[in-house]
Amino acid sequence: MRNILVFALALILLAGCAQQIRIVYENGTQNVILEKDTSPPKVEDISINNSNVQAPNESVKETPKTSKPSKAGELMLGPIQLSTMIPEPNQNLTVKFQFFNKGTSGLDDVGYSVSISQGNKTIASDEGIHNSTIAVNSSASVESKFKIADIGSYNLTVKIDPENQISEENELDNKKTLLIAVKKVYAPLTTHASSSQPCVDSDNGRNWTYKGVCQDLNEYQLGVTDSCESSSKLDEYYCKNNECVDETHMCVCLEGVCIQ
Ligand SMILES: [Ca+2]
Ligand SMILES: [Ca+2]
Ligand SMILES: [Ca+2]
Repeated sequence: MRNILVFALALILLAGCAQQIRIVYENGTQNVILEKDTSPPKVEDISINNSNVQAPNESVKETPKTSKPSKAGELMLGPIQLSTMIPEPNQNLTVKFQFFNKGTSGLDDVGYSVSISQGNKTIASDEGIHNSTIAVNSSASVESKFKIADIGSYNLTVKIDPENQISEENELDNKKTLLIAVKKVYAPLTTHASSSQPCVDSDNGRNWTYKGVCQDLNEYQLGVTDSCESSSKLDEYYCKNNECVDETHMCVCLEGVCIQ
């Protein structure tokens, strides 16, 4: 009987059966019971299982990496210069700005964006990357050009590192927004002062919303244009007793007109 058992066991092993067995003697008899092996998986099985589980985990980990800042630095947006803050419809509007590297190492491939919006609607935008390296304590200059077709007021926003590729201690000094107004403001002279009409005013009097030109046959034979004495004071010219005279008007003054 023992020889038969040994032979049977050898057959099973040779067949390559993955299932492990153990032999149990019941009541001292030669009964054979085949049981599944309930012992823990072998070490190599665990490693295979781990590799299978890790694959999706790794792909999940990689996703947030792309949105994390890839380098550290400190950028600051400088002043924004506009060719005009009151462009007329379809007039060229040039936006120039500088940004500074206030960090401790040079920075390259710094992104920027300029957008013109009205409420939540973006009317025009320009995005780019400054390719050359910006050394420590140095600045870079960027220029964008726009044309806005429709009359109205708009927000012009400039952002540095808009995708947040650079981790900074101060992320709040990377953005500025200016209010610009698109409207016809300049009223050129269509007739000139003459003996029959010794004083002419292109915006027809004390008109604070248009930049007019006044011309007479005395002091202002070449004409004089409305202008801002300060950001809160308009110098408006008009005809009085056949001569150009001026008065000041308190308002938010930009380029010879009151915008508010
Ligand atoms: Ca910053
Ligand atoms: Ca006038
Ligand atoms: Ca005026």
